[in-house]
Amino acid sequence: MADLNYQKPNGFSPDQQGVDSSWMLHAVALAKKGWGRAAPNPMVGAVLVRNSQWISEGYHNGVGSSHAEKVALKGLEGALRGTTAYVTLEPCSHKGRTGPCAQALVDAGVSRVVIGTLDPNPLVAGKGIDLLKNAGVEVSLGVEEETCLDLIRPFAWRMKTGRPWVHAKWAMSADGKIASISGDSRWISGVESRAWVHRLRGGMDAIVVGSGTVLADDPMLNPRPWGNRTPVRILLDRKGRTPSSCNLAQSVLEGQVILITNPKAPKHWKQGWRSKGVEVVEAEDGLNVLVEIAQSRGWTEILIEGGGGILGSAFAVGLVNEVHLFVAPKILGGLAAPGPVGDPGITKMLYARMLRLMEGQICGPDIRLRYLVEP
Ligand code: AOF
Ligand code: ZN
Repeated sequence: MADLNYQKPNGFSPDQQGVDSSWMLHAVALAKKGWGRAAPNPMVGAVLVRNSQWISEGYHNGVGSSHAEKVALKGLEGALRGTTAYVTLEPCSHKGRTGPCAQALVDAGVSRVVIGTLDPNPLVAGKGIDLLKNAGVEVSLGVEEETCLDLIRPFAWRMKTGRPWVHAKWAMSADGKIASISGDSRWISGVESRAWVHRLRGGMDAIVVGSGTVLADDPMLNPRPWGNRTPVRILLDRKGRTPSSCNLAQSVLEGQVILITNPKAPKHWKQGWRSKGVEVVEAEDGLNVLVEIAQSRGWTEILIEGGGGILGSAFAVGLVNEVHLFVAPKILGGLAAPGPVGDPGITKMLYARMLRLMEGQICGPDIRLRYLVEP
């Protein structure tokens, strides 16, 4: 099994680590071009470098298309002695759909492979590194590891748990309100923040909201402009409150809509939704069936956009992995004005769900914060 520490290359110079880091960060930028396309595979980037010169590069663009290394190697096979390959993810060792990348790097004559992080896929998980080392290729593992891990978090989570990675998103005023006391919520955040959310939507397998959000905002929930992926739009409505005249039910031709409801909800109401072409799923536990649907359809990433009821339940059952928060420079006031998360049953500070801040960015007049939810 490969060890996780950064291994200094032969002839290590103090500058080498910095050089490795900068090429790796370039590979990370390449990997991100696969955002919304690579899943359910991970985003991966690769760069080939010889004598400090860029030779070629590649990234993974989705299931069935070449892996990043293969894209970079194309046409250069056999001509790469003395070349270093920078790869954000351990090159694969399994046959898969496209043949092992680790072997392709060896066959191409690459001398050194610098790797961001191990592949959590049990088919690979260290075997790619072993293959390279056994063939006499020098391997350095763990360069810009946190950044490379961040690229594959949803994939790694699905590999480890079999469950989808769940994002939650909300926008609130500086005093923590998602609407005024009269329920007005358009708009809290500015255009830049809303554009950012649309890009996020364009990489999701599904977008989920509760009935309160549809009744208040009547959203379409599609990415505008369209992204690399068309998310399935899901409404959770236990009691049958949302009319089938809403925008979601009226727009099935633009993308699939699923209604998850309780078996006890009125029959004629469910029929109204079915008649619009919406898939209606009946279950006692809506969030649980949401996860089952994601698993059976091979989804990796889901975005819950609210409202407070669903987010409260999702935090209560530990479903949320990542939070995208937009804070607008506004005070709405009103002790009865709603906040973003309903009651997850936390009675003491000791039991607060802990978040880890990953990014903070000024986004037009707002601040965008990205957190991981601590397990
Ligand atoms: C790499 N480079 O660019 C990617 C890798 O079904 P396949 O054959 O496409 O294999 C998918 C698996 O390969 C995926 O689960 C992950 O373990 C690895 N992804 N590996 O060497 C790449 N995308
Ligand atoms: Zn591969």
